[in-house]
This record gives sequence, C-alpha cells and structure tokens, in this order.
Amino acid sequence: MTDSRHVAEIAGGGFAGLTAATALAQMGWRVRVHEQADELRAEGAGIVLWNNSLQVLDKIGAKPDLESRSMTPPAYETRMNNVIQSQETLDGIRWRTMTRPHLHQTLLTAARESGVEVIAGSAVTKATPDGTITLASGETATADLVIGADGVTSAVRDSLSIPFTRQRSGDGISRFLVPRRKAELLALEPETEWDNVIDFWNLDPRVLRVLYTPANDEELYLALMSPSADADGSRVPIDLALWTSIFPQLAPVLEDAAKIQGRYYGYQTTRLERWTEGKVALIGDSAHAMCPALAQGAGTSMQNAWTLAVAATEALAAGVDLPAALTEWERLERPYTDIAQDRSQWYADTREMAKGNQFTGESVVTALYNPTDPHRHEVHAA
Ligand code: FAD
Ligand code: 5PR
Repeated sequence: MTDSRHVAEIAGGGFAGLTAATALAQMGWRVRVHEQADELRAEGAGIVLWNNSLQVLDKIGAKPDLESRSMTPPAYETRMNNVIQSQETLDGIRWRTMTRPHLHQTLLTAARESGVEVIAGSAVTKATPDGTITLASGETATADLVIGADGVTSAVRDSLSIPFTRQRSGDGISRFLVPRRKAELLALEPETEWDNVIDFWNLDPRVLRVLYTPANDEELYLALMSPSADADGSRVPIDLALWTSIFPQLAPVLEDAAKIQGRYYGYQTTRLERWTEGKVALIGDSAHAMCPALAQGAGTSMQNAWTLAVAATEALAAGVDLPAALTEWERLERPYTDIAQDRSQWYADTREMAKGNQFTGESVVTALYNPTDPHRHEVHAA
C-alpha cells in the first residue's frame, strides 16, 4: 500500500509546532515533529490566552481538556504604588489563564490523538527551500511542507539566512508557579479580589512590578519585572527581602517564589524580512518573538500555526504552487502579528501599561481576531 498523504516535517515541539502538527494531521497530512529536548514538556510558569488562540484550540478539539484546569479571572486590575488605577472586566473579550505545562500537555495529547509522530531528542540542523530537512543524526527527509517552529534561536531560520533584526529592552522578567494561598492573602488584604489578575506596578522611587495571575484554583503565576540594570531586582532566586519590602501584601506567595531557582528573561522583539522561503515556513518565536505585555507570543504562534495549515492544505488541494501560497499566507496574516509585536514593544519601552485601562483599541486587535473564520479577509465593497 502506498501512503498518498502530503508530508509535513516540523522542527520544534513547543506551542507553535504542536498546534501546526495537530491541525495538519487533522486535515489529512502525515506529520512528524522533531523536538530537540529529550523530554516533551513546557518550560515556564503561567500563560494568558485570548480569543485568537482559544478559537484555534476549539477547532483542534482541545477545549474540554484545556478548560479543565484554567480560568477566566473576574477582572484585570492595575495598581500603582498599591492604589487601584483600573479594574478591566474585559467584557466581550474571550480570555483564559492557565499554566504552561497544562497547555503543553493539552497540545501534546491532541497531536498524538490526531496521529502526529512526535520525536523527542531529535534536533533539526537545517532546512532548504526545496523542502529538505537535516537532523543532528545526519538523517535527511523531504516534505511537501517544512515548518520551523524551533523558537527564538531557530536553526531552521538561521540555515535559510533570512535577515532579521532583534530589538532589546531594558526591562525583563522572572516567572514562577506557586500555590494560591488565597486564605493567607485575604487575611493580609480582606478587601482585595484575589481571583483577579493584579498588575502591581511601582515606578517611583524604584521600578519593580509584580504581575499576579491566578492560573486555576490551586496554582498562581507570578511574573516579577525589573530593569536588567537593577542587579538586586533582577537576581534569581529572588531577593525576598527586597520584594516583600515593596509588596508586603504578597509575602506568602513571594516566599514560595524565593524557593525556586527561576530565570530572568530580558525583553526582546525579533522581526524577520520574510517568514517563508520556498516550501519552508516559520511560525512562533522563530519568526516573531515579542515582548510579553499583551500576552500574545504563544497566542500569535497558535494563530499562525492554524492559518498556515489551512493555507497549505488548500493550496495543495487546488494544485497551487506552495511557495506562492505561503507568500500569500504571510501577506494576509502577518499584520495581526506585527501589530501585537509593535504594541508590545511600545509598552516595554514606555511602561504605559502601568496607567491601567489599556485593553482597548490597537492593544486588543490581535486578541479579538478569529483566525478560524473562513470569511475573515473578505473585503466588502461599500
Ligand atoms: P518555544 O516555546 O520556544 O518552542 C520551541 C521548541 O523548539 C522548544 O521545545 C525547543 O526545545 C525546540 N527546538 C529548538 N531548537 C530546535 C531544533 N533545532 N530542532 C528541534 N527542536 C528545536 N505568550 C502568550 O501568549 N501569553 C503569555 O502570557 C506569555 N507570557 C510570556 C512571558 C515571558 C516572560 C516570555 C519570555 C514569553 C511569554 N509569552 C507569552 C511568549 C510565549 O512563551 C512564546 O511566544 C511561545 O512559547 C512561543 O512558542 P514557540 O513554539 O514558537 O517556541
Ligand atoms: N501578560 C502576561 C505576562 O506573562 C507578562 C506580561 C503581560 C501574561 C510578563 O511575563 O506585561 O510583562 C507583561
């Protein structure tokens, strides 16, 4: 028997690679995912997803699993020096918080149930525009479509010599997953709604910020921001005395964070001249890593994974030249990612988020986008 399915080879088993793999397999492709790490698991703490990626999760059938351990907090609260600036209920905007390990496990399960072959301990060292990949083992394979979803240090991108720029920011963040300790927090501040996301900013006299994000009933995601020039603020494990002196009402959860090694990440934005080269397409951080302000790095990765799978499937079904179809996919889809990148970089540069009431206008264009709507690019003549 011969296998007449189209073949996709994917570098990277993160949120982008697993989403693309699942979508393609469900559209009838034979798919392999090469993950260089020996273990398939997500690094990191918590994550916020918005309508754009939640629509994709619905489409690939991952919603029930995802919703089992995630939540939508009552509001996104912003404080400055512990004074509430805004409590945005985000009415009409779909969003959910969760842990990164849970999202990764959900996607891995969806991929395997869809027939994707996920290979751990398999690094991709290069790709060529004709659709050939080379693995660290020396093995090569050819595919109808190659996807570079291998993160910000992408070997696929670099092997194609696609020019890119990298903009770094002065601020950065360390992230922790700790127990909720809601009763202890309530005892310290009884008036506070501890189910809210609370963005605790301090700009004066010292720039330090804690983004408090409940991920489910048991787990809390803490993101601690400081300028990289602040040696004590950016130290990991965290300087507990410093952080509790500024955020005393968070002492119970900061104490847990201090027990974790953690890692400090400087903010940066990667912009590529183009996302595709022949039969190779780049998605996720390899193509468009961004600052975290709008929580859209993973969201845009999953959005682009889905639209790429649809575009490639439709092109091959219609007998259209794949490289041309990939160029057209980038032309149509990229603006929704560019706007999130630019806006997130602007927030990183200005710290404007500290003012509150920020989830309006350009800041929610990407969050509100529905990449699964087949009519999304139709232009209606007046
Ligand atoms: P990755 O998650 O980096 O996955 C790439 C995978 O490829 C990895 O598993 C890696 O091991 C593998 N790999 C690398 N090289 C190779 C190779 N040569 N061969 C094979 N495999 C390889 N986004 C949100 O949407 N919401 C948030 O709340 C949010 N918070 C964030 C907070 C911080 C501090 C940061 C830094 C980012 C945040 N992001 C957030 C962004 C989000 O984490 C990333 O955009 C997202 O993980 C990108 O997914 P990816 O699959 O492209 O890359
Ligand atoms: N939102 C999320 C996040 O993790 C961060 C930011 C916003 C979910 C930081 O990691 O503004 O920095 C932010």
